[in-house]
Formats: sequence, structure tokens, C-alpha cells
Amino acid sequence: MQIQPPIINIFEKAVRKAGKLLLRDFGEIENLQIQSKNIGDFVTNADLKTEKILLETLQYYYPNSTYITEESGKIKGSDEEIIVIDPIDGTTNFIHGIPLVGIVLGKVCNGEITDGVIFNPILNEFYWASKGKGAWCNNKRLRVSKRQDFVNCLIGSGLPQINRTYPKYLEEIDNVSRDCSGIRSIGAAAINLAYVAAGKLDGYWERNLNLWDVSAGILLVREAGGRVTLPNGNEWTIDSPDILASNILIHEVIQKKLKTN
Ligand code: 2AM
Ligand code: CA
Repeated sequence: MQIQPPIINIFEKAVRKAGKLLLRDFGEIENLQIQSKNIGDFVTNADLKTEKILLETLQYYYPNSTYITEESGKIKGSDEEIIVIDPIDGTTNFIHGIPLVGIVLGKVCNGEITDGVIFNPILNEFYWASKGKGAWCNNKRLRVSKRQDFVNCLIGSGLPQINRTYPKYLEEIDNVSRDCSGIRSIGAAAINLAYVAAGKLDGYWERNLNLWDVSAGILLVREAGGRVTLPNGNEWTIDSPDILASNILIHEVIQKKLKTN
């Protein structure tokens, strides 16, 4: 078992504390569902409360870092060290009582993701990765899949909604799905990436994402032996909204199928 680096210990402390609150709220949502109440405001509140707990813990240990967060925007600090926070990735799943969600923290140094965690408090799955130290889930080392025949591969993607739609997504889904085992739309970018790292999904692409959705997941995939680029194969950078991740073996196959864009 790999010993967790100090920053991962602190990230773990923050997400486990925040996770207790999310777990309680998830249970409450199940009650609200039954009463057919509007859950939107309740969840917005859960997002804000979770982020507050994360920030409180992290700022105690890293008072000088810059923070990029989904709910509170940017908190300016040191230019070298950025901590990226998504208090609930998979908010729509959360609203609907689907347990595929993650609290996501990533550290970015000089444009490179160096450390990250994803915690699903409902399934009690704690994923972490640090550059050069591998990708892990609940003390088990993660490795991407070895599947090479596209016909056996399961691919994740995000189905666009409202203003995140784009013209050629049906064509992309059609191109990819006709030759593979299936496409899954899990509804949380972080969980998709964790599943590529864990070898459950063989590839994943999505467009119009934010850095906080993908920071930790990208490092997990890389540290599990996978590859992350833009959908056209170019280098992914922290400003890129589009992503293609895979077990390496099928990367170019998916890339070609997305080439219509
Ligand atoms: P979220 O749950 O934190 O909103 C769903 O396909 C994925 O896209 C989720 O990771 C979701 O993150 C992310 N996403 C990014 N921008 C979004 C938006 N405007 N609306 C909904 N999901 C968005
Ligand atoms: Ca998100």
C-alpha cells in the first residue's frame, strides 16, 4: 500500500468532513422526493454548505493558496499553487437521489495537476492520485483496462443539456456507439474519469466542462496508466473545456470517431 502524501491526508480530512453533511442531505432528499417537494433550493444550499466546510479546512492548512471554486468563484492567493474545488460533482444525480456523485479537490502547480481526490460519501469510495505515486481507491491501486477490441469497450460520455448542447453530439454518439459495447452517461465527469482509471470504463469524452469537474479525475487516469487529451488528440491544458480520456489502447480509435468536429 502506498503511503498517502501529506496533501492527500489534508484533502481527505476536508472531503470526509464535508461528506458527512452531504450524506445526511442525500438521505433528506430521499424524504423530500417522497413528499414531491422542490429540491432545487435545498441542493443549492447543500452545495454552498459543503464548499464552506471544504474551504474552512483547506484554508487553515493552505492560507496562501489560490482557490478556484464552483460556488465562490476565485479566491486570489499565490500564483504557483491553486486548489480547485467542486463541492458536488453530479449535482443533477444528487437532486434525483442517484448516488453517483463526488466531492472533488485538485491541486494545480504551474499549470499541471499534481494531486487530487474524489470522494463519494454515499458509496464511501475515496479516490486519490498524486503525481508519480499512482491512483488509488480505498487503498487499492487502480489500473486502466487492457481492452483493445473496440467492440468489447464501454465508453462514458456526457449527454448535453440546456445550453451545453452542441451541433454534432448526435453524430459523435452515433459514430462511437455503432462499434462498441455501449455508451454510459453517468452524469458526473469526476466519476466517469475515476471509472476510466479503475478500468470499468475503457474511454470517456465530454465537452463544455469546467476545471473543477475534471482536475482530480485527469490525474487519476494518468496515474492509472491512461491517457488524457482533447477529443482531437491535442494536448489538454487547464483551460480546455473538452476532454478525451482512455486506457491508451483505444485512444486513437475514439479520436477518429470524434473527428467529424
Ligand atoms: P456538476 O454536476 O458539478 O454541475 C454532467 O455531464 C457533468 O457536466 C457533471 O460533471 C457536471 O458537473 C458538468 N457540468 C459542467 N457544466 C455544467 C452545466 N452548466 N450544467 C450541468 N452540468 C454541468
Ligand atoms: Ca462539477
